[in-house]
Amino acid sequence: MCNFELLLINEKAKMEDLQKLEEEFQARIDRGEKIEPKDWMPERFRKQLIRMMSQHAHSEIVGMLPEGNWITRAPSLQRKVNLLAKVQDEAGHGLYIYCGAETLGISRDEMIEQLHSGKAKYSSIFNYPTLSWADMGAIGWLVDGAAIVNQTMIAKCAFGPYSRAMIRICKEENFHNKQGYQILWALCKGTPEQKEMAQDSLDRWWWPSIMMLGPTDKDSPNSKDLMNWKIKMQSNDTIRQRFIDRTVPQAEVLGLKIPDPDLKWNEERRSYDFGEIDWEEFFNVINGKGPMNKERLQARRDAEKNGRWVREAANTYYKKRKEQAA
Ligand code: BYC
Repeated sequence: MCNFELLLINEKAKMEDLQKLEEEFQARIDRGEKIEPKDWMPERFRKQLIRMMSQHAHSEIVGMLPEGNWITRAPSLQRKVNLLAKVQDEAGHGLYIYCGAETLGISRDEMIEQLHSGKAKYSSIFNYPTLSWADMGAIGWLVDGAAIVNQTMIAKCAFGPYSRAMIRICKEENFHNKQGYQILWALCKGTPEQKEMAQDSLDRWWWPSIMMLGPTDKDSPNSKDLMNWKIKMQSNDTIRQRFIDRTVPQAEVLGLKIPDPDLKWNEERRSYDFGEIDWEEFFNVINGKGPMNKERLQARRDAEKNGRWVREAANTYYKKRKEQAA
């Protein structure tokens, strides 16, 4: 037998092994087992998870910026403390998810570099400006509200570290959601100007919030694999519909009007019909052309540069302590 034939036989055996491993892997997922970092996994599974988890972690960290903008301007000490705690929670969420992603063989530095170079995305929603105090309410109510509907699904996903991080994060997001709703509640029960501020905020955040749940299913290239592997448990459109159905009655309680003339209860589907989403706006925002994309990325790059001396000092201190202990 010549070398070439031997090579072919080896390659074929490798392919068969790989196919068998993939079948066993899929069977584990279909049985509802969790995949842990040291388990065998297809390369595409690892890559998709790194993409999604790093984007999610970046969203938490970039998501601190629009709210951080209002900490010094919160209308009372209590509101300031609450907002500060929420923003700190988001940093914690970013850290859990970065740690979870690191178990897949990528370092935090690489992920941060991908964010800063524009290679990795972060949630479209954080490319909109926060213009009034009511926006702190709208972010908690709508943005955290949309995130919860999505993330309670991810808490059941097939990758152990992501699923466990989500269980904890969802508890905190629920709290943020109520905090946001309470801010708007206070404004809606206040003066006509305050209620107007709340309505203006809903007008600006409604559409971006329903867009943040991703493109429609037919334009979602990653959904098929992700759903097959039970990383995503529901499609973008299903989650969007659930978010709308649970949020519209909450707006009615506040006495606010959702800025969608086509929004209507559909008795047959027992769900709300809603108007056309401006997908051109969405794709512009995720491709770097949203109202705040440049500012958000610049703020992250500046934080990296300005915080370098702190990281270096902390590392030097850690090394010294280690040497002393030795
Ligand atoms: N923004 O195939 P698709 C929070 C991209 S933070 C930007 O459907 P997939 C909070 C997508 O990446 C919550 N890009 O993608 C924090 C893909 O492009 P690439 C953040 C988006 O992954 C602070 C392309 O469009 N939550 O709660 O199947 C304060 C095609 O999309 C977006 C998460 O990250 C978007 N909105 O589904 C307050 C949850 N949507 O990568 C609150 C985890 C889509 O192929 N992530 N794209 O170049 C997910 O559940 C999914 O990744 C998505 C998208 C539903 C977002």
